[in-house]
Amino acid sequence: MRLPSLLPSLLLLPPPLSRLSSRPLAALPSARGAQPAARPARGATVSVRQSGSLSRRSGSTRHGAMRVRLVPALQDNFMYLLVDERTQRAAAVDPVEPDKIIAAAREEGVELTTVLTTHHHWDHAGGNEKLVAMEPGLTVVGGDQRIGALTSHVKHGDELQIGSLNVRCLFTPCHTSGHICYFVTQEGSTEPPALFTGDTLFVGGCGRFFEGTPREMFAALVEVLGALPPESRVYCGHEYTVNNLKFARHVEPGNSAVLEKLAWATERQARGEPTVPSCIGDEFTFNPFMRVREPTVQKHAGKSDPIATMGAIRQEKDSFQPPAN
Ligand SMILES: N[C@@H](CCC(=O)N[C@@H](CS)C(=O)NCC(=O)O)C(=O)O
Ligand SMILES: [Zn+2]
Repeated sequence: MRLPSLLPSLLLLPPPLSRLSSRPLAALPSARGAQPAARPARGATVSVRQSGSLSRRSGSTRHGAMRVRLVPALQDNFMYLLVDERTQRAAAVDPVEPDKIIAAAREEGVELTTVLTTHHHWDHAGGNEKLVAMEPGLTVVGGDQRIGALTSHVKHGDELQIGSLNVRCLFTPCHTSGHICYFVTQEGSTEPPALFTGDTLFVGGCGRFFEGTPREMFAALVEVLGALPPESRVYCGHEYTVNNLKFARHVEPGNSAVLEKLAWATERQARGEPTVPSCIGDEFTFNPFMRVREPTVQKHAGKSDPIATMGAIRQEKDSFQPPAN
């Protein structure tokens, strides 16, 4: 999605995260010297099925009683069906193509109760009105008045239920000023949580700063999302992984986690398979925007602090032309 908006952000940083974060930053695998672990997210059961074109398959990942079905949309967007297997209730994340989401819900035999919208851009929120017309009574959640059919305007830390699943709303302004990520857990489960990151965090990259600042993206990626359990599975809004990792390689040519993840993602892409989910702990090993505290990334940017580094590498990525290989 290309947008010309260069609006300056007037937003404040998210509130303190005492209610959200369970572990101190130092405990994360981002700590300097952490060993890279570029692999598909550990422990996930992934099944793949083809939907539409060869290059855009859908897949399903199980986390205990939680199941995430990926439904490809448009050119490179991901919609998701988040299913609570205990109650067979489900939420649709960014259902830009309502027909496909309804077909997926029917196939799964689940009752769609909720729409979780990450941000107002048409390729994420543009299906809301049609979906609500097709399935009246849906709760439409989001953090921005510009989101179509919105019924529940949420803010940082708000919680809601999809059956027995708990969804916590995380305010991550920058790509847009009302962007929300959704963090999903199951009571009493040891399975990894799921995190829907829209256009804030991609596998190996982040969204453009259309309505925000480098400080806000640092807060979003490192302080908010980066404080979640490292095993949290990352379900993002677009399949940009290969190009993102080519940029990551340009920033850190000596980072073996980047090279391994790029080789893996290139193979997945060639087979038409998605590169989600990733996980938060792995992102700290290969995503340059999560690694702005690392000396290697700061040196590449010619900066000595993380926020200036964030601004510099985002600006460089805005015009980066990924090489063919
Ligand atoms: N650079 C994008 C072009 C489309 C684009 O600008 N997408 C927006 C999301 S709607 C974005 O934030 N992309 C992240 C990026 O360019 O790094 C791509 O990799 O295909
Ligand atoms: Zn967007």
